[in-house]
Amino acid sequence: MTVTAALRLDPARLRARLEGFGRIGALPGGGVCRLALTDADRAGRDHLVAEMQALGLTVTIDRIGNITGTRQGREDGPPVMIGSHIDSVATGGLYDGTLGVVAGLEIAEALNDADLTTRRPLAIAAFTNEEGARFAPDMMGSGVHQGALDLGAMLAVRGIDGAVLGDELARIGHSGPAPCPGPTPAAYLELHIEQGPVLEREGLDIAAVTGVQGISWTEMTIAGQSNHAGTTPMGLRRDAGLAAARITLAARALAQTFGPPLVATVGVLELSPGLTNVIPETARLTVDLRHTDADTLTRARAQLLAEAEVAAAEEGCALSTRSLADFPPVAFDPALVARIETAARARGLRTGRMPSGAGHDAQMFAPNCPTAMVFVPSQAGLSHNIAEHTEPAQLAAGAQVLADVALDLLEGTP
Ligand code: HGY
Ligand code: MN
Ligand code: MN
Repeated sequence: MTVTAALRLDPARLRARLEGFGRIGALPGGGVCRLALTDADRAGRDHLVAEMQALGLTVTIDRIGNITGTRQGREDGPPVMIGSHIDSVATGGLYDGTLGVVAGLEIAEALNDADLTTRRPLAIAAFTNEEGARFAPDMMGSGVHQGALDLGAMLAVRGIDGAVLGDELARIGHSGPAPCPGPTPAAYLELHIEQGPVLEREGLDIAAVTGVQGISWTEMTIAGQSNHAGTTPMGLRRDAGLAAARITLAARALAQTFGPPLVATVGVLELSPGLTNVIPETARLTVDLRHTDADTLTRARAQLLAEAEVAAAEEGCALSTRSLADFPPVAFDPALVARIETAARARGLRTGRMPSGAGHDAQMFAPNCPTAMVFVPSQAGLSHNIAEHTEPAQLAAGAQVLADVALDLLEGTP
């Protein structure tokens, strides 16, 4: 039988799968910690492979550990891909990334239930290290899959805990044989929570996402001089901690000067030796800058680096910097964005359009094939927080819109 009518999903099954992943790497107070390539991530990966196999999908794992489950179509050729990630930050929620992968599994199972064979194959993908929390940069697996990042360079990345990515991939048994870059799909779709306050504030159920803003991560290392906190006059100090604090304030001031949508975050700030009575000898900090316009992002980063040089010099410290991530803004396929909007409205859902503040695997596919995303609301705009929450009905609505658009593409409706 070929696909004729809309696909009926099972919201209870979707929720059960999400809860199943939520038990892997579960944190005592709620949420999950499945940092890329840790044992918790391995457990999530093994669970996903088993789920895919139970659905009759053909599972492949590539050289950077991306997992793809493929459901054959009536014809061969490039699949429609539904993807996201199952790794998390250290204080992750139940839905960031996992929702997109689980929604793909639900669509595959609904097709099985209906005994429907689509014209094109359906591929469901979970990309390695989307978060970039342990190993920078983020969107690593999808970046290697689509040729935006070099496999060898990424396998050699050393994480915040000193581990080498390629060694960890082998250790957990997820260094696969499939070549990288991987094949570009006919189209790429991703369902994700918004991770921000817009949908909830606007009273919307769905966003057809128009693109992803540019992302710049810089690591700054400041070398001063450790000295006695009691005996060293303020004018003789080379205080790496003070230089780091000045740079942190400069990042905030930069965002205020440039105004929205520029955002600036110092997420890592480590002082050494980190003792009460010792003036910090070294400081390591990271600055995450984002903007929807590439030139503005470049100007903001240049201005921050210049101000960091001045701050370090005035504190008698040496500054070294390293780029950890540098991704330009991307725009999604306008026709696909419109199809998401139409599909959501046809379901009676309050629908809008917005760019994504967060990075996503979809941004690696956007230059190479028709790509778009579906957002569902995040309660209180919270994410990268164990209290991350989206109502079950909203999760189900997002999955249904994803299914409706995917079905059109799977049948190759022009
Ligand atoms: O950094 C991001 O925006 C994503 O969570 N990796
Ligand atoms: Mn995510
Ligand atoms: Mn995330």
